[in-house]
Amino acid sequence: MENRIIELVQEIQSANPNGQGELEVFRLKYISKKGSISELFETLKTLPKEEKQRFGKPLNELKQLAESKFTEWQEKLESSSSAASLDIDFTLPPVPEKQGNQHPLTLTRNRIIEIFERLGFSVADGPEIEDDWHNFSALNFPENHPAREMQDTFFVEKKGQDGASQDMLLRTHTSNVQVRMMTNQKPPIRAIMPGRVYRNEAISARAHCFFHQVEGLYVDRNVGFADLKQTLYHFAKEMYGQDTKIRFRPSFFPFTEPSAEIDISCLICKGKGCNVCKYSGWVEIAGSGMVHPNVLRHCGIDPEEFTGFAFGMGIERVTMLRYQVNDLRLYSENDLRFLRQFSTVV
Ligand code: 2U9
Repeated sequence: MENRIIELVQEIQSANPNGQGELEVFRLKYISKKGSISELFETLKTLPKEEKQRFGKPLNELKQLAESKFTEWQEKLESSSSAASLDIDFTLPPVPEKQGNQHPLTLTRNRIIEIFERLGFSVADGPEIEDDWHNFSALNFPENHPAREMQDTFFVEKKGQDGASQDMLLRTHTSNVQVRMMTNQKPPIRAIMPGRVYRNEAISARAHCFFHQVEGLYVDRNVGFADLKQTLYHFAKEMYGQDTKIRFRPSFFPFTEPSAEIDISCLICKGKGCNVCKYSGWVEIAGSGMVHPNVLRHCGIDPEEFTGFAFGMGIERVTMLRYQVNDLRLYSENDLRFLRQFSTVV
């Protein structure tokens, strides 16, 4: 009995329970009804009278030691957990969940749509996998035009149910939508066509194998170049600010005649010259022209009765100018550190 009491005193004095779980193990082992100390009290009952008198006092002291140690540790644990809880302010509102935001290209596309819708243009859509006629032939591309080469256009093979294959391609512009519109409905036609287009290009900061365009078409009686100029003049001022200057440079496209490229005064240097405008003071934003009579004819519209203007611009290019982002790859990599920067921009 004596040795067992000494052993337990040493054990209890050296015990150092860490946390509520270990403290409960301590209680069960020493203090509970089935613990070591209760066991010793049971044994004490069976001992002769003189031994009972000899071991009664040290056994009671052992019990007090275990209970006071238990109370001390329990108080320590309670005070440390309530101190930790003081760090939390339960009156604070919950941290809001992260909300998704629109892609910068979507923000720009929607702004372009808004501007043209207010001028009476509707929004049209069409297939991204197209046949040669809707993408090239109807648009007056000659048979030997370089855009029809494998290195400029992605070609795909379509197998019909009869096993016969047909050459298809990924559209290189959204002009296929205009062709489909003009073949399916009579003028007046006034619509814009936003969408993804594909070119067989190596990916770099300045080029990509897919990008987004908005093209526009207005076909009616007596539509002239002055209508084209005024429409794009209005667009540039709405999109880039009322102080923006605009100029038309003669150009060439197979599907328009005459054709013009459109520049705006550089937004960064206000026309003084900087590395964005390559020190010219002007930045190209779109191509345009009067729809070629051959194109109208291919789509079943009489060019003697109807005329039209068309234009096209890259959404990435408009977005780059709008937000001063100079690497095209950022728009398709889905890096949230880039995308989250546009959450507050409308
Ligand atoms: C039809 C008739 C005419 C659409 C046009 C452009 C000029 C043009 C480029 C701008 C930069 C493409 O995104 S880009 O690489 N587009 O310069 N597009 S006129 O003319 C059409 C379209 C359809 C039936």
